[in-house]
Amino acid sequence: MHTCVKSLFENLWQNYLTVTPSARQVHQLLGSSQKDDVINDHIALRTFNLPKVSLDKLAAHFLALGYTECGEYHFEAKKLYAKHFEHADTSLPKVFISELLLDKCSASLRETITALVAQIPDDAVTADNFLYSGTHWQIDSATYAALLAESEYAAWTAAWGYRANHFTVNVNDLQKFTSLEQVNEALKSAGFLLNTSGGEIKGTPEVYLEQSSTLADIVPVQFSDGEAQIPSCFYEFARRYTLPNGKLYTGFVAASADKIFESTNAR
Ligand code: OOG
Ligand code: NI
Repeated sequence: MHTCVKSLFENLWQNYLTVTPSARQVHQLLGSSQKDDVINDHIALRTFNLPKVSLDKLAAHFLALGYTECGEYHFEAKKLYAKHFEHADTSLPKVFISELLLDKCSASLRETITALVAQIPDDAVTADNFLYSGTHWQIDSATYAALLAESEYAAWTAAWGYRANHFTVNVNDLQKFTSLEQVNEALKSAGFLLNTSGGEIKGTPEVYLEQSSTLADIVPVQFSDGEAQIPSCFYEFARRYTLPNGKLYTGFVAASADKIFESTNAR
């Protein structure tokens, strides 16, 4: 387990950059507009509900660093379950972890994923670097295609393994931008493609959270039968609103999250 939360996020960030070349440009575009660095609202991780690598196994890394469980979310159609975690030090990013419910998937998908996860050494899951360790297996392009036909989430997680699938700019703390619309316009002017599923902006002030995201970069991945170009990771932008009790809303919105997942869809 990590002893230092800052080094965990730094390692997650460096690992994310290796497969998300646009992230550095996004950071420059928005980070250069404020006095300090970009502040991240949250990161997200994906996994499967097999005992070895379940949501709770990933969450243990954050609980050990002082995070607590704060909310749960169901995604019926995508066959996903998720929880989010917060730290008492609110300057630290929130963490959103989801898992694919394999018992709701086809037998062939379940068998494929079970065979991949079986290749992870038990002690790798509790090791410091697990959350940015990528894949512990090899897949071929036909396996990727078969997974993709049933579950984009399964295909993505089989191709990229354990890593942050996005970081999220905290728009409230940007100095030069006040609205998410302004951020989106700046991104589009700079040539970034946005996820338009459910509209460019998911959520409203009425649900206390507005979100938008880029489409995942298309980068080379090494399959066992050669290199392919597939979606990797993306960047998200979140603007939070104040609750009637005067506190900023810190949760997620399932209907919006459902669309954010689609940021890793093929273009
Ligand atoms: C997580 C999607 C949900 C949010 O902020 O609502 C999410 C994922 O793509 O793994 O990040
Ligand atoms: Ni997110």
